[in-house]
Amino acid sequence: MIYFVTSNEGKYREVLAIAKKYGLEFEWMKEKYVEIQGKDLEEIARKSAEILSEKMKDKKFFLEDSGLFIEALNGFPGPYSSYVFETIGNEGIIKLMKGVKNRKAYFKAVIAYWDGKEIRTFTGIVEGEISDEIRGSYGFGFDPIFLYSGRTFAEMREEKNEVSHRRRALEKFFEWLNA
Ligand code: ITT
Repeated sequence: MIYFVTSNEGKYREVLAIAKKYGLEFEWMKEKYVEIQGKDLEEIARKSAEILSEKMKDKKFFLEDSGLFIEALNGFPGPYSSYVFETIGNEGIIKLMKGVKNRKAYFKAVIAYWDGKEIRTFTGIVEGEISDEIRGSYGFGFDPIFLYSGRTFAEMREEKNEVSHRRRALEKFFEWLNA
């Protein structure tokens, strides 16, 4: 039994759908774990898993730290994505990006897995652009403003799971687990 620890239901749904394709199942542990401050998602994910492992002991689990990095804003909101989404949200990002020509952005996901003894991390990235308006209502978080090949993740619905940062990080993790 491996636990997936997240307070974000959108993340959990996606992990469940992707895991199914690999014939894997995980137990959802809906919890907001202690997250350290930092500039680097790998470091945040690893340190958070380290802290949580003290409580989990020999129980296996993974968590995932993700973020949206906008090139024209020097990588903002990056590690602060959760806070920025809760405060200014998608409308706020669209406002910040008004009139900005360079729309390039990427999503990054870092999975940290505790096997009862040590922590391993797996990373996935997907490149895209920030749309100039909200498009679609499927998914969660920044999905309605993240353009991938002309459609937002929210418009792509389940197809997002074929190409997302989460899919790419999970792919590495599941291949390693199944090896
Ligand atoms: P947990 O830490 O409990 O897992 P969280 O929502 O706080 O949940 P993060 O700290 O990793 O998760 O913050 C990531 C933020 O980035 C989150 O608020 C989302 O809004 C956004 N995000 C991450 N992945 C996303 C995706 O696939 N689509 C849209 N937004 C995403």
